Amino acid sequence: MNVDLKAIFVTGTAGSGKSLLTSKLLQWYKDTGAFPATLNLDPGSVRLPYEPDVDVRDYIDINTLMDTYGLGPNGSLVMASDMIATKLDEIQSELDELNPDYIIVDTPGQIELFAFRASGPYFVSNLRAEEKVTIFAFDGMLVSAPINFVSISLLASSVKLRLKTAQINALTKRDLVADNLVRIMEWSNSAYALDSALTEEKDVEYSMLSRDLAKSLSKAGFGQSIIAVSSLTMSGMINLMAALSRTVNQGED
Ligand SMILES: Nc1nc2c(ncn2[C@@H]2O[C@H](COP(=O)(O)OP(=O)(O)OP(=O)(O)O)[C@@H](O)[C@H]2O)c(=O)[nH]1
Ligand SMILES: [Mg+2]
Repeated sequence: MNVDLKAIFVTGTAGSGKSLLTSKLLQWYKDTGAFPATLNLDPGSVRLPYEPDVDVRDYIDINTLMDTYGLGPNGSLVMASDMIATKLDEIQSELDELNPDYIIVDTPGQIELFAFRASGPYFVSNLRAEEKVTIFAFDGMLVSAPINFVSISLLASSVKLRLKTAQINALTKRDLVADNLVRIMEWSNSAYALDSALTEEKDVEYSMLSRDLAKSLSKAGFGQSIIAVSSLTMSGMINLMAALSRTVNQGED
């Protein structure tokens, strides 16, 4: 094994742009002369915007699970997710053979199946790598209102609690939220700005709950400095790469 292997787990809600971001991280590292590889950990993925170097679908087949156990699409996805940890040895051997500098891990669309069941955290903690970091993708399209921003921040912090790695929060699809970007970045950079936006929520119960939650997250140092990126225009990508570099290389490249 490459003793300097850095593992980057790309997580986020369904459709938040994990797979496209994985393909762009791969290209970025290739362009800088490093040797990155991709690992697709989503047994349910049908089409990917990159050719995975290692693919969990080689070991777990959703259709076979459905036929063998008489499961529906959801039941088979749950079973497939629970099986990911059992394939760690095989996946590790493939990685050892490839011996990359970076392994970029594209995680399942259903974040709850990966982060909140036993298999995902087991995989993350037992994969052999020198440094590990999780990117959590805040779907730009889902955080247009301050309450939504708080609810996705909660999800991001739950993922951090479960995977227990360093975490970088990225706002994806920034090209689609152009009009709202300044506001979203304010909520992320200033607890005060977020709190005043939440006071404008008409329903008092939701306003109070979301303000309390936002305060707790802020007190715990969570949710600051979200990095806005677009995998389409590549805008902001240099900031994300710099944050990754600071986290996994202590800034050495
Ligand atoms: N405009 C725009 N679209 C994006 C961006 N990133 C992803 N998308 C689109 O969003 C959709 C979902 O992207 P994926 O990369 O498949 O997202 P995912 O999180 O891997 O999705 P699942 O694995 O199905 O949960 C695709 O149609 C992408 O082309 C972006 O930065 N800008
Ligand atoms: Mg995907």
